[in-house]
Amino acid sequence: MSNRLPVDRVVDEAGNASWKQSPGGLVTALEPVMRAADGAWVGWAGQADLELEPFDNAGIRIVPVPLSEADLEEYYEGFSNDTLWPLYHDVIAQPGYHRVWWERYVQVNRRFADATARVSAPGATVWVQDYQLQLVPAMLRERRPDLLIGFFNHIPFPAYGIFSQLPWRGQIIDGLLGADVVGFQRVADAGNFSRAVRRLRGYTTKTPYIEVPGTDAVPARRVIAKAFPISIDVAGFQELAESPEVQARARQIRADLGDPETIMLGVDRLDYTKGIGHRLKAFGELLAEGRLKVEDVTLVQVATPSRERVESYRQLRDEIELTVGRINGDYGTISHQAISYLHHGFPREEMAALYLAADVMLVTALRDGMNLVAKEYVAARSDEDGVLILSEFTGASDELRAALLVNPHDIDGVKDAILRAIEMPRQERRKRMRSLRRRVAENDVTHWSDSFLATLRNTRGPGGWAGSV
Ligand code: ADQ
Repeated sequence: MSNRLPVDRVVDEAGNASWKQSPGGLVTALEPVMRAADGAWVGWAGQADLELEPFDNAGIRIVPVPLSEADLEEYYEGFSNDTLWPLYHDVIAQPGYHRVWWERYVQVNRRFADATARVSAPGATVWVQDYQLQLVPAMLRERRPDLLIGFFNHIPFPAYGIFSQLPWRGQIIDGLLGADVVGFQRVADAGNFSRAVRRLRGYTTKTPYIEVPGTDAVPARRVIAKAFPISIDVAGFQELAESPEVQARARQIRADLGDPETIMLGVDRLDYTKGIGHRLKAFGELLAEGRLKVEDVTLVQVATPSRERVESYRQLRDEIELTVGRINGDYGTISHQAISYLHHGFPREEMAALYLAADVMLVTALRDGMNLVAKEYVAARSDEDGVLILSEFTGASDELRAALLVNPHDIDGVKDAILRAIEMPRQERRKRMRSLRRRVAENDVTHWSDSFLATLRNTRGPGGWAGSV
């Protein structure tokens, strides 16, 4: 179950609607599991006020949950993206606390729980994805105590001092504790959650267990809260990057940019958590100080359109585009642009070609659950070249220790890392990239989903209902 279904509705010129599977890693990892288990995916189809009957797509039962325009405003753009998102990312932006948003969040979570309760076989395994649906585990358990319930949070879980701002903090904790396994990206996130449980509910915790006491009506339970760092389809991405078409396209990109000595790349959803402004500031200062020359270095910044109906995102776009315009105006020449800025989505092939063309990859997020872009860059580089500059505030930095780790708030530190990356000898680049590639190869997205589901299954002991997964 996820807020958004893994399929997009496409309507052709004649008005005929069909469905196209979205290319995300989550779908790739879960598709074989879902097929083998006769699985259903419950979620929203991506269009407001669309009432659809369940249907089959590529061997998976699709169960659409309708959302109205008001649901989208209050549950999705409001509570999910303007309350929980900034709060869980260490209040980089000010979260809005509005009771009507909260009430709508409860209502929509109930709708998801009802839809899932209806389609789940006796003893089925249900895996709930992400922060939009944190109340679902408890709602589902109440309706269907026979189910085995897992929850995975794709974004960080904040320290208690921050989480405690939330007026509905207790309800969120109770909602999540309805799951048998609550998964997080980092060990620190799981720790923050357990601490919040102790502080708010006083339950006993002993990593990774949380003891939830029983009542007259329901027995005591043991919940597991643990880190399961997500990854990508490593082999698939590597294969794509090794294809002759993608390799040729990478060479073409370099030529089109005027064959500069160094190409730096940033790829992010246009989100205030990604630290795009910090990165631009560092690059702009290096140009201003003459430590970098526009003839030698180009920064390609892909800023993927995101949440454009939320005001803080509109403002961010204006700020970033103003900064890009200033830097290009101040330092560009007729033949050399400092920053090549792209505000649109690309096919996976083009992303792979960009990674191959980039000498230096810049990931400077201020807070990020994992950051899959960092892992994709590494997976693409079978040539064992390229330097990854990685923020220590990403989940990926727990695994990718051989990157040049930076604190993105420390602009001088980021500038030094950029210069170090540009000047790094080939031997050191190869050594670091090899080490990064070993780590990424160890944990691909199938390993992630297998280990989560195995942990979930084991909570029932051998021969339990979940043996059918
Ligand atoms: P995101 O915040 O979206 O994910 P990230 O993990 O980097 O961040 O994933 C972005 C994905 O979108 C990557 O696969 C990337 O290739 C793709 N993408 C980005 N820009 C694109 C473009 N212009 N065209 C095509 N594809 C593009 C959230 C959390 C992360 C966590 C993931 C997964 O915020 O911390 O890693 O979920 O759990």
